[in-house]
Amino acid sequence: MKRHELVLSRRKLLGAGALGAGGLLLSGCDRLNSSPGFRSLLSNAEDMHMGSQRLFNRNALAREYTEADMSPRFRANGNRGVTDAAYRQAFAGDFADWALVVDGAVSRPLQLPLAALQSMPQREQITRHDCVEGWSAIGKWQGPQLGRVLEMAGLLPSARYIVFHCADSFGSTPYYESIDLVDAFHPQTILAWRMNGQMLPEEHGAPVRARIERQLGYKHAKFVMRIEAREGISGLYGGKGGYWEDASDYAWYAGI
Ligand SMILES: Nc1nc2c(c(=O)[nH]1)N[C@H]1C(S)=C(S)[C@@H](COP(=O)(O)O)O[C@H]1N2
Ligand SMILES: [Mo]
Repeated sequence: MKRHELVLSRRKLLGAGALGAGGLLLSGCDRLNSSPGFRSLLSNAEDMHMGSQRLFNRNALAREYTEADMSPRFRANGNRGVTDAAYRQAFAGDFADWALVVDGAVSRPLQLPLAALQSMPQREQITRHDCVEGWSAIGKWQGPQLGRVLEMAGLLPSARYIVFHCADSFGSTPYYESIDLVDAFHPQTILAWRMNGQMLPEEHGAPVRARIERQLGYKHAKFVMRIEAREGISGLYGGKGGYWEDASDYAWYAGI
């Protein structure tokens, strides 16, 4: 069993008899199979949605577009800039002395300068960004795959979530987001430092922002300063795995 499947299989453990119409039975999970009499039932809408995407579309790619499809204007949303002093100093120096921290449940914590991210194998993709507020835009993104960065850091077996810690905040509450390892190692999940053929502008998350192409806009953390591998997200900030998840009723799994 791949370790990220544990996240799913532990969510709901109910007797098999409780499986109703539309109930989704997880199979092929060693941990689950070794718990006789139990089956994992994904009962609420978010779990159902995530469960079906995980079971049937695990590696499905988000649609990619052509240059002709690119939006003439790509709206910037949420925080369009950062006031934090350390960020402003790094920004003033074109992020030459800045480094992305990769730590937590890893065997080799990293500090990756922007140049290191730029010299890794790159992925470029033209995708549609869907904001929960009801707008979409098609843009071109480039950067290394998050999976390659995590391989360099060496995830420990306990790691199940990847958290993006951002430089901006709403009031005194920092923006952050988290994803599971399926999305972290998805080929289209990249740390974008380039947008529409130019250096990522501040309003879109300079120096680097996450692209999580199969999920809604609020998952795509901008101004990423630190990537932390964690066993759980319940002990972090409000416990729901992201700024909007904590502050509002936004779902942690925001699959499109
Ligand atoms: N750090 C940070 N990341 C963020 C936000 C934010 O306010 N701060 N807003 C989110 C939301 S709701 C959306 S729709 C997108 C907007 O990305 P854009 O500004 O590039 O359009 O960023 C997401 N990531
Ligand atoms: Mo959004």
